[in-house]
Amino acid sequence: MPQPGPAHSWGGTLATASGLVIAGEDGGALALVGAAKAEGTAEADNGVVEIPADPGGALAYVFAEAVAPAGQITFRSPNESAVDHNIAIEGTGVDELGPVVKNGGVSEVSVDLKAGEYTFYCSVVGHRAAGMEGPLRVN
Ligand SMILES: [Cu+2]
Repeated sequence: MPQPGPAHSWGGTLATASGLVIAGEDGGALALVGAAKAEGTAEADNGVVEIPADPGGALAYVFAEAVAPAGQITFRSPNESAVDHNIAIEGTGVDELGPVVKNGGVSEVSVDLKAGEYTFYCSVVGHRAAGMEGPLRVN
């Protein structure tokens, strides 16, 4: 079936946009998951790290990992889909949950981070196990 949609459409054309990148990175089993997969690194910008949920409703974030400087950092996770998601941060003495949102809501949580290794994840039941998590490195 032809796929005339725009490049940013998440309706099934994603594989053509991301497939080649996966082969060169640490794709592992995630490369086989299907319609949506997280890739790339979310970086802090003025104290804010934005990690959107997959807009198509897959149990995935857009980014696979995140990096941030130590200090007060706000994590924002816009969720355009109709599936509940949030953003949560744990590790190095931190355990904070943002509100669960959907339909254009933004889950947000602000955390005082020290240098170390953390994990960002979705705390909705089953989502983390399905792959909604990634490493957060704080320098
Ligand atoms: Cu979720």
